[in-house]
Formats: sequence, structure tokens, C-alpha cells
Amino acid sequence: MSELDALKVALKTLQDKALDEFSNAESLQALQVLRVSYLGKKGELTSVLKGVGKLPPKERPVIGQFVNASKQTLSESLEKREACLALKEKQVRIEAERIDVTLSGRTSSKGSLHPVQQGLNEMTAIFSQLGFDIAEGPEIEDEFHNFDALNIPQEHPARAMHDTFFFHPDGDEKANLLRTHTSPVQIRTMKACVDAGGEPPLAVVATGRVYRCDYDVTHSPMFHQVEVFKVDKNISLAHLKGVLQHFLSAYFEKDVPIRLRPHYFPFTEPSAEVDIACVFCHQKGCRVCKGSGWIEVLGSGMIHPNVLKSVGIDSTVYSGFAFGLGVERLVMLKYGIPDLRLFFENDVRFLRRMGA
Ligand code: 2NM
Repeated sequence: MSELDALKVALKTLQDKALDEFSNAESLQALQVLRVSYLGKKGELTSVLKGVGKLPPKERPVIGQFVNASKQTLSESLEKREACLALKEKQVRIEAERIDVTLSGRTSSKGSLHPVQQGLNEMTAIFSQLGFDIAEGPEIEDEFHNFDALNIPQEHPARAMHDTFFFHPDGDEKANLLRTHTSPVQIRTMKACVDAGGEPPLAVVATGRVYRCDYDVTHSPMFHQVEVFKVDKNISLAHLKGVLQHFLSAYFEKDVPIRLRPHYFPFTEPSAEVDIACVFCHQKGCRVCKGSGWIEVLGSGMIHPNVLKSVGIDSTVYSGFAFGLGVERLVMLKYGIPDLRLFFENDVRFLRRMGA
């Protein structure tokens, strides 16, 4: 066989082998490797061409054409296979990325206000509608605002009624304390009014945390209060009772009977504890009302003249009523919560059930 024929046979064999491998290539990556190994600068076709030098010059163009035709065939075959594999790979990717839009989504829980805050909001909303202002004040207080101004002087036995957390004073600095009620906020708002040259009417609701050194099943060392007062000319016990009746019926969302029982508070005279008809047994007698048919819900009274004097309000011209309540207690009664401690444990099962 002539050198030319031998070369032609070698080329043909190489081409057949290449076409076979191209059509068996299973990925674009494998195909790229084949392209380099056959058509690349150091590829097999190139190495076959090195034999061209041994041919007589007039035969060289013949083999040149032959090689070009072979290159053309291989390139076309590669491109075809490439297009086919690219389509396959695309289909695989699309299938993998497929989203089932009919699947139900993952819901995220929204969170909600703490039941105490919900209760506070419900209560302050009722007083806002009656025209009361809402006030807040410092939780660290001094003895003047927490005690003296409220007609609870030093050594007065009433001071012992409050189990107060005191801060140790530095040197001869006066002692600070954690407020035992929100009444000091009332004192501050009355005093701020007078100091600014104003005068009653004043109608204010104070809300916030209060602290007492007291801890058992029905007492927490921190709880929340809502305290309400109104000062104006000719304010009487009738105004107090009317506001109480309206507030308690609005809060419990039904006409709830109330009664006022004489009591003692240093900052009011006369003073009364307020009961509602038992919301659990409708006065048939049950465990909650201990068979009495009544549940104590708050303390109230007519502001003591000494309290008005201490903030500079003329008690011969003005009078006022005031009352105070524990928020946790009223939320427990409205929603049938059995244990005070649930408010402070932050167990999400409780918070979710109470979530609005
Ligand atoms: C209560 C009971 C009775 C009260 C008094 C005042 C103030 F500052 F105006 F004098 N604020 N709140 C008060 C009166 C609070 O809680 C059981």
C-alpha cells in the first residue's frame, strides 16, 4: 500500500473511532474532552498529519483536502451531539428546579401582645373614651412621691402595709425605692399641673409596673397597676360609683352588679373596696367567690384633703375620687386564668392561647 493510501486508511479509522466516541459521550464535559483530544493542537488528527511530510509534494494537497473534509465531518458531528446533550442537561435541570405551586406554604406565627399588655390596653381604652389622659412615670421613686405626699408619713403604720424594696442610700442621700403603687405618677401629674400655673379639672390614668416584697401563689413581687383619679369642683362619691359601674361593665362586656364596702386607705377618705357580682357562678356561690357571690376587684375612695394639699391644690375648692386595681387580677377574672404565675413564665402555649 502506498504511503498516501496508508494515511487515508489511518485517517478514516481515526474518524470512525471519533464519530463513535462522540455519539457515546454522555455529557458536555466529556464531549469537550473528546474535542480537544481529536481536533486540538496536540490532538490525534494533528499527529496523523505529521506523516504528510513523508509524502511526495504533489500528493500533499490531496491529503490536505482529505484532512479538511474529515475535520469538517468531526466538527459537525460534535456540534450536533453538543446541541443534543445541552438540551438533555437543560431538561434535567428544569425538572430538578421544578416548584409545586399547589403545595401549602409554611405559615409563620405572628406573635402578639402579652396578655397583661392586652388587658392594660383594654382598660386604658375605656378611660380614654371618657376623656381621661394616660400617664406614666418612673419605677424608681423617692419617699415623698410614693409615701409622704399620699398621706403616709414616716412611722405611720400604713407604711408597713407596703412591703417596699428600698435602695441603700449613699451617705446622707435620701433613700430611693421601687414604687409600691402607681399613685406617685398621680402625685407627679397633679404637681406638674399646679407648678405650671394650671388648675383642675384633671382626669388621669396612670399605668405601669409596681413592686412589693411579697411572693406566693396569689402575689408576685412585680405586677401591674391601673390607677385612676379625677379632681374638679364638686366631685362626689356618686361620680366615683358611676365611673366604676361604667368601667367594670365595659371591661367585662356585660352589666355586672357592683357594690362598695367601707375600707381604709391612708390616701382616701372615705375609702371603699369594690366588689363585682361573681362572674363565675352569678352569685349562686362558688370556689372563686368563696360562697359569698361577690369578688373584690379594686380599691377606691375620695382623695384625702392632705393629698390635695401636698401637691398645692386647694382642698376647700376642689375634691376628687381615685381608685386603683391590679391588672393581672382583672385579666385573670375576665379570661378565667387560674394561676398568677402563668403571666410571668412566658410559656408559649399560654401566650399563644391568649394571643389576640
Ligand atoms: C387605690 C385605692 C384608693 C389612689 C389615690 C390616688 C391619688 F394619687 F390620686 F391620690 N391614686 N390612686 C388610690 C385610691 C388607689 O388603690 C387600691
